[in-house]
Amino acid sequence: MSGPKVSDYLVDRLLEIGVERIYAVVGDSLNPLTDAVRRSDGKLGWVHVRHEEAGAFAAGAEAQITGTLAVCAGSAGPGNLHLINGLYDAHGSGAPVLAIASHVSTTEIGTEFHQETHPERLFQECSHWCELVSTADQLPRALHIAVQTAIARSGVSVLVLPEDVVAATLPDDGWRSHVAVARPVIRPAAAELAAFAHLIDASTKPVLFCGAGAGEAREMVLELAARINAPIGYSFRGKDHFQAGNDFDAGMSGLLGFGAAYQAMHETDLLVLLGTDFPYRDFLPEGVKVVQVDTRGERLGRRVPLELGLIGDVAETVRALLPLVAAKQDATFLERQRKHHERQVEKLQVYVDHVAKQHPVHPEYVADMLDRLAPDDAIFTLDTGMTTVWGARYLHGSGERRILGSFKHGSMANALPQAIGAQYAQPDRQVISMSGDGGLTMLLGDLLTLAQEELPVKVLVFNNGVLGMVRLEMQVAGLPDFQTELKNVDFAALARACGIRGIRIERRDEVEAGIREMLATEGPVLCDVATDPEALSLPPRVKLTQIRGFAKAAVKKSLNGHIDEVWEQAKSNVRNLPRP
Ligand SMILES: Cc1ncc(C[n+]2csc(CCOP(=O)(O)OP(=O)(O)O)c2C)c(N)n1
Repeated sequence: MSGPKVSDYLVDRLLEIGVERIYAVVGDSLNPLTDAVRRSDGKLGWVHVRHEEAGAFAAGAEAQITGTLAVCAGSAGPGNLHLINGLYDAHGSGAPVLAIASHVSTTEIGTEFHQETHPERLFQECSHWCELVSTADQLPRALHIAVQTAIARSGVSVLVLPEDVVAATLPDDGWRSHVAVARPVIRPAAAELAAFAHLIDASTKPVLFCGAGAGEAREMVLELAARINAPIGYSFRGKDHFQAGNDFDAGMSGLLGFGAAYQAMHETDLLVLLGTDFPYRDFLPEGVKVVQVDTRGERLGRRVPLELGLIGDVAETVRALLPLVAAKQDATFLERQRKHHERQVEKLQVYVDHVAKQHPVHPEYVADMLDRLAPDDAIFTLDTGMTTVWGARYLHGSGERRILGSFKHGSMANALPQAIGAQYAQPDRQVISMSGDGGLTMLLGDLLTLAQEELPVKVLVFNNGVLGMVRLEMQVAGLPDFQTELKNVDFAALARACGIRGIRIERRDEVEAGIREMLATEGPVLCDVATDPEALSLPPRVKLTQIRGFAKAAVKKSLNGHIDEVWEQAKSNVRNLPRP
């Protein structure tokens, strides 16, 4: 008895598991799989991207939005090699992604054959599981393990499929195991919870700092903050969950941070890290007691020495902790941080109101306008570069909004392809790619994907004509600016040539109408805004400091320099700047 073709089995199993599409570029060894997808009569989709890296970014974004497995694929050699940067990003973001890497036939492996690489070696570092499937009857279990590992460990699995294997037939119907997707409930032991409660009870000014891993625990965390009068700071990936409707909001920490988070974390006597692997040690305090809670034990204590580390879900841990901690009466510390936070946020707004009147158009003004006009359930994708700064500071979480970026891997060109994946995941929500001009042009081909796949993504390009973030780094390090200029085209005209609506904004009085038009456009649209390359440039003097990571600290200072200046000039006559 013989079973189905490997390619048909693959399609069938992916559908059973709930996969809806594969992001890929067709080609040679991948063709049997592509044909099986074609024969599925639209049940399994094939998203024809222009660059496999875009496919991997898109799959990573889809997985981050849905929380379930997404799939990308690349043909032998260069085809799957192109996936690598997007896979690093997905893996770093904890996105469950299966990458199917086609390979030369088993008979040719090791002969330096045309297009031969060794994907099972190449993708080791950006995956939890990465194996070569050498025979057809190995495939069913290998696929199961790949999928189960990607889901269970929240990251990438790579299935390396030689051309002859994918074209072969299975000896029988194949392995069909249930794939477990449910999240286990992990709660620390009673003694650890008691120790945690004891530390909180002994603290007079505790601070909670939350990452994406605390998102689902939001209500529990707010309850804890209320019980112990603790300000809540967050990482960029925690902002989505903790900025809106949070009376304990202390803002975001890190290079791009704002508000009181940094100050609160440095004035506290007990820092509680919840579901965050925040890596920037320059922004973490020294000599303070720290407790960390994470489901992944390997993360505990690797950034800052811990008084106590607990392996557990944030929600379950906090739920079990709450009855053990005494309510705090004194809210002096919380109130001080709240006031500081309010003033810092007001400063950002004063700054925007100041630059809104200036020419060339300031990117902060554009980001602020987008924040005001975009829907409450919008999904934003932010390119690595200054765009991340504008997004961090001027986009507001609403509870429903999502902000994706390449926050861990830090790759350029992520925003457009992530928007593609996010739009597939959520066809009815508005997906807005905030693209740098360097970022957009790095994977420019996939602008055509919006037209070809009829995806209503809104692309807002911050066209400052430079690789702005790097130019800032050079300035801060005292290096002459070199090779950061971009000789750009009119991206709106380029979009129109691609069959996409193009809007061009050159003056500040065009910003609101242009963004409104972009958001009201039904199909794909690109809005090209000529922005000031000098935005938030260096303050007059950057003082040398002795602190660790001088360049980073100086970049942060430069990001804030003009804001502080404007605030000093304006604070006497600005108060009460209500948000619409
Ligand atoms: C793939 C990749 N290449 C290079 C870098 C280094 N890098 C970080 S930000 C940046 C400049 C981004 O420029 P642009 O997209 O124009 O945005 P801007 O900072 O001007 O807003 C560069 C080159 C990177 N992070 N990723």
